[in-house]
Amino acid sequence: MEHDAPPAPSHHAQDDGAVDDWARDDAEPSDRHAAPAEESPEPADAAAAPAPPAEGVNDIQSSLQSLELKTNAPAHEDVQMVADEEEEEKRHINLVFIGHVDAGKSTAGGQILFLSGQVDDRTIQKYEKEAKDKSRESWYMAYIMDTNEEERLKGKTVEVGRAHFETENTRFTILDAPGHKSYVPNMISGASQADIGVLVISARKGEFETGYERGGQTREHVLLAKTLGVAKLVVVINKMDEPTVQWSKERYDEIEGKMIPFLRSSGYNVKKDVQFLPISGLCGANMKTRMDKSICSWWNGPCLFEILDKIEVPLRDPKGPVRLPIIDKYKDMGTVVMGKLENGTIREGDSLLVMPNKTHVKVTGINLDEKKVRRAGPNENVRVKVSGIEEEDIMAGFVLSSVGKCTLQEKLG
Ligand SMILES: Nc1nc2c(ncn2[C@@H]2O[C@H](COP(=O)(O)OP(=O)(O)OP(=O)(O)O)[C@@H](O)[C@H]2O)c(=O)[nH]1
Ligand SMILES: [Mg+2]
Repeated sequence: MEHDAPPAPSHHAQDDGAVDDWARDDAEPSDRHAAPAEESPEPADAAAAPAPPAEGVNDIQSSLQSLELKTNAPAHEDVQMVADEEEEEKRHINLVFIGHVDAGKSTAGGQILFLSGQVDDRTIQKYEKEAKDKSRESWYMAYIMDTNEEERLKGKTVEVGRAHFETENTRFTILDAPGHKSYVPNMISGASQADIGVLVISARKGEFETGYERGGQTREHVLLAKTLGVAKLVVVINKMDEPTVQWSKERYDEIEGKMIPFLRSSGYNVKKDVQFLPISGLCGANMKTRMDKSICSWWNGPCLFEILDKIEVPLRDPKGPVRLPIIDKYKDMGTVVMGKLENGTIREGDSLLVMPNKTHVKVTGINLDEKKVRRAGPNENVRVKVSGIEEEDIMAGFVLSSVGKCTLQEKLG
């Protein structure tokens, strides 16, 4: 595989070139959900899989209620104190990579990190060797996102991988969801934190068809994403380099033609909220730079980075009331709650309310990933340390919110 000029090694990279500690936030041990019994993409143990998509959004919504949402627990503390700058820097967007098993989500995510200069050539060479030793030659790019041994051995993402990159105007957090149907609960936890979905579809002969069939994760993930509030989708038709595809416009049009009515029936406004483009995640084509015409002459549209940089996200009000739906909590010299800040700004020292139990709490610390900050604004994935409540008195689904102004009657008691 060829890459453009090799990017500078990341300041995070260790001397031996290993990136495990930085490219993806550390995951919890993978005992959360049973691993598939075997390597087959369709394991016999399908009992854990939710209802097939044909049963519709309502069924998925009700099955969601029975699923516990979890996220990766924090691994690092107090690495950096960031200055409290009131003027807004780059906007931040959470991107979730979704799609059928083996569509190329982790490969595309890994390639994005490579192209944005966060993984050095030496690390790639190391992964190439490791993948070869595991007889998984073509998986080396996915190894950037798939960091645990089980994932690398089986070539399947289990935990939602997290990584960060930036374009000109935007800071992105990538949430690399697993495609395998045994891990749908993990996919849900990733999608519930994101505003934008990158739906990865394999154009390879037979692969699009399997993913799109009833019971395939392409359909299921789209329905879940819509239900979970993923407002927009970038649909990447991937593996265009593959020998059965060879950048065929016919194949691209066929897939786009089949996906449009389905996306529409799933509730997406295709004109406003969906953008399609062809890519090769493995070769890095049409990702950071526009398509090389000698590879594909018919695509005149933008590349992936351009689309992502310009994508509009639903407006959130940094000055509005605080709304932080809690997706997880833990004890760490106090009570820490985690979630995506949907609205408002949280500052150290703020007095807030945990709903619905109406407990008054005080913010004693705020973390954005491993960075300690003094305030966090809308769309950030935050961990907020609060005093005034015990961890056992909080459940996933509770909301951290501003204290509303009380009425005169309430004031008078
Ligand atoms: N030819 C070609 N192969 C690709 C491309 N992208 C991914 N692949 C291959 O597809 C296989 C699966 O890739 P992954 O990135 O692990 O797929 P995934 O969607 O993350 O899979 P899960 O996490 O298990 O759902 C690997 O062998 C990749 O090398 C591509 O653009 N071109
Ligand atoms: Mg993967």
